[in-house]
Amino acid sequence: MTDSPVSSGIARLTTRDADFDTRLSTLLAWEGVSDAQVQQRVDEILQAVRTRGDAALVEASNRFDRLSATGMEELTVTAPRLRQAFDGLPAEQREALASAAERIRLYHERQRPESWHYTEADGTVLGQQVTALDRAGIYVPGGKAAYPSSVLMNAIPAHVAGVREIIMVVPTPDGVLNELVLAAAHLAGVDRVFTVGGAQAVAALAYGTETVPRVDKIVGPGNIYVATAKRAVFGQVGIDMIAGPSEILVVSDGGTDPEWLAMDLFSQAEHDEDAQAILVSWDAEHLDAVEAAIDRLLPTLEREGIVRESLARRGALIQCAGREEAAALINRIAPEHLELSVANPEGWLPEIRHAGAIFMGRYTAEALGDYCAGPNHVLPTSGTARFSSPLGVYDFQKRSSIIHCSPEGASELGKVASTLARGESLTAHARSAEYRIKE
Ligand code: HSO
Ligand code: ZN
Repeated sequence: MTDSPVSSGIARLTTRDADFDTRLSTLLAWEGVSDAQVQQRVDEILQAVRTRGDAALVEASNRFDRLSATGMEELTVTAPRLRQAFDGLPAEQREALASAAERIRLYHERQRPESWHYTEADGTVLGQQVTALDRAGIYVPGGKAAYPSSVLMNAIPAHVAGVREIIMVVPTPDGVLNELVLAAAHLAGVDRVFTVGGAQAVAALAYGTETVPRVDKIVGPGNIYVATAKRAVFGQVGIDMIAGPSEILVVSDGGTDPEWLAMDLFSQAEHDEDAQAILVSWDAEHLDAVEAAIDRLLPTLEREGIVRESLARRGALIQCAGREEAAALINRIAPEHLELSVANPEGWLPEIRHAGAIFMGRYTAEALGDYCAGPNHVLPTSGTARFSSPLGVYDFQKRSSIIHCSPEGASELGKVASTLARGESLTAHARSAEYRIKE
C-alpha cells in the first residue's frame, strides 16, 4: 500500500461562489508597508552614511553582515576579480550565463529608443533627444535571494542604454562572495562592485561617500530595509519600482499536462512564502488533475516547505465559466507573469490589457523567461502592471526636448506667447516673446 500524499491545502474557488469576489480580493491583497520601527532604523542609517561616509558604511556593514573590515578597500571588488570569477566557473555554467547574457542583450537592443525631430514649414525644428544616465547603481540582494540572473536583468539594460558607469552593491553576509554573481557582473558590463548591502548601501549610492560614487538612479530588489531606504532617497536619486513577492497566473484550456502546470506554479511559489501562484481553467476535471499532480509532486521538491506555505497562504485553483471570464480575471489580477497554456494564445492577446510578461502556449514555461529567453524578469508585481512595465533600456534613459525656432517661427509663436503671457500677467515673458515679432 502506498501512502496517499498530503493535500497541498491550495484554495479551490469557482467564480460562481457567492463570496468569490471577497476571497479573490483577500488572496490578492499585498501591502509591503514598513512599520515605524523599520522606518526609524533606516533613517538613522541613511543619516549616518550621509554625514560620516565610508566610516559609517564600514561600521554598518561590519555590524549587519558580521564582518571585520577596517576600510572600504576591503569591501571593493575590482574588474580583474570579476573576470577571475567568470573564468573560474565550470564550463557549463560559464556557457549558460554567456548564452543568457547574449540573448538578454539582443532583446534589449531592440528597445533603444531613437531621438527624433521634424521641421515645420517656416523652418522651425522640434524634436526629442534621448540620453543615458551618467551613473546607475544596481542593488543585488545577498544570501538566499542572490540571483546571478537578476544581475544580468538589471545591468544589461543599463549597459545597452549607454550608461557611462554601472556600480553594483551586494552584501556578503559573513564575508562570503557569490562567484556566480561576480561572474554575471563581469558579463553584464558592471564597472565596480562594493560588497555592502542594506540601507547603508542605498545611502552610499544615493549620497556618495569617499569611495562609493553617487549614482543617478538605484535599481534592483531588496528586503524591507532596502525598499524603505530606496523610498526615502527617491528624489535625491531615481529608483525603479518597489518589487513585491513574485506571482504567476496560469490559464489552461485543459490541454496541458497537469504535471507541467503544477511545476509551473511551484516555480514561482518556491521564491518565497508570500509568492503567489494561481491557475484558472473552465475545465473542472482538469483542475482536479492539476490538484492531484500538485499533491503528488510536492514531496519531490527541494523547497517543499516554502512551496507548501506559499500555496496555502496565497495560491488558488479557480474554476471559471469560460474564456471570457478567464480574460476578465487576468485583467483584474494584472499578474506579474501570465502563462497562456492554451491552443491559440495569439487569439487571446487583444483582450489582455494588464500583465507584466505574457508567456504564450504550452511550451513557454515562465522559468525560461526568468533566465534566458531575452525579455526582462524584473516585472511589475501586486497589480502594478495596470500602470507600469518591465524594467528596460528606457529606465536608464531620459529625454530632452529640442526647440529651434527660425526667425519666422519665432515671430509667429511670439504673438501667441505674448497673448498668453499677458493673460497670466507675466509681462517679462510677453516682452521677451515680443522682441522676436517681426513688424
Ligand atoms: N521569477 C523572478 C525572477 C527569478 N527567477 C530569478 C529565478 N531567478 C522574478 O519574478
Ligand atoms: Zn522565478
